[in-house]
Amino acid sequence: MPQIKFMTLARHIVEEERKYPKATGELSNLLHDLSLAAKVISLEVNKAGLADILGFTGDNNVHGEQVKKLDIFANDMLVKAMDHGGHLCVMASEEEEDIIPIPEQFKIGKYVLLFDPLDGSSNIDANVSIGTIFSIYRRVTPDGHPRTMADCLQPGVNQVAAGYIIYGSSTIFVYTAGKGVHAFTLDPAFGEFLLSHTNIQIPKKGKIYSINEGNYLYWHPGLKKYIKYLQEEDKKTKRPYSGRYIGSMVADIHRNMLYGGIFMYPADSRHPTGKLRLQYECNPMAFIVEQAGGRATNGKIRIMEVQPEKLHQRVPIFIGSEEDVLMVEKFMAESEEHPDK
Ligand code: AFP
Repeated sequence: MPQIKFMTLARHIVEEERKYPKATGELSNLLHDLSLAAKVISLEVNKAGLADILGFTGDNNVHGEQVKKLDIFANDMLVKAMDHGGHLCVMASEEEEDIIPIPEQFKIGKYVLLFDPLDGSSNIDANVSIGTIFSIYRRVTPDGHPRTMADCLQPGVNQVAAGYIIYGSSTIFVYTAGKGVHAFTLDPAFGEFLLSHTNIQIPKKGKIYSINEGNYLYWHPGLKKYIKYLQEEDKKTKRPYSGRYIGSMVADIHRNMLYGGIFMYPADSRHPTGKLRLQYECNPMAFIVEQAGGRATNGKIRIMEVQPEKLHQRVPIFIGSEEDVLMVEKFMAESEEHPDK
């Protein structure tokens, strides 16, 4: 009988922490609290088809988009699970306009938590995979001060940990603390996240491209050429690629992490800064993909080097297998130099 080795997320976090003799355990506690919130959100997401929870609340989020009840539930759950641990000095959520202070009665810690509670939520009614994305920074303001915007406006290179939880055919918690990317699948019977993918490495080159082609008309000429290039036949470079677009960033990137490929949400003539948010979606995903050996840029520079200027900043993103991202950058740079090409 094959020997089965169980490694829970909780144990993995502690074992990783032991590798750093100076670690205080605070980051481990944060990750642990996040995993508890993820379990509760997962349960609620799985019930979505049954309960009255489906449908709009009638409210709009800070971006003017219609919010569904599950977004609110996931947001409230994360805030409640994370505000009293004594490890955070401030939080910010894609669903809330302003930064989220730690209530006065709780200890102020040294970490900052940014999150998108339920990304892809416009897909909930269709039972499509959705996800929670998070990003953890060390505060840059002096200890003891309750909250400041400056702590939330750090570039992605300052992240100490990041992760996502995908609620799909199973629930998977994927995280990096700067030493590789590990994934844990929730066993619904035990209620535990069990190690399922160690040190994920994204293939250097993939065969999948993910982009909303409905926006083709508005793209940069170099991007149009790149997509046409991917669709041409050439055995040597393994083209044509397959197009796969779920419209749920966590699901699209998770698939590409395992199979290889590129995910793009570019700027276009209608949306000059793209759609996705730098702090809640792009930075954490960029950290994870880079840790898996991939690449993430805005077409010119590393996503994690973009200096955020405001909380809900958007940024174009090209992310995935290194060679594929380099190729789209090349196409766009060449078209910029020769606009008539
Ligand atoms: P929602 O959270 O509103 O469903 O948006 C999802 C998302 O932020 C990201 O997960 C998708 O990749 C992207 O938007 C899809 O956007 P388009 O519908 O414009 O392709």
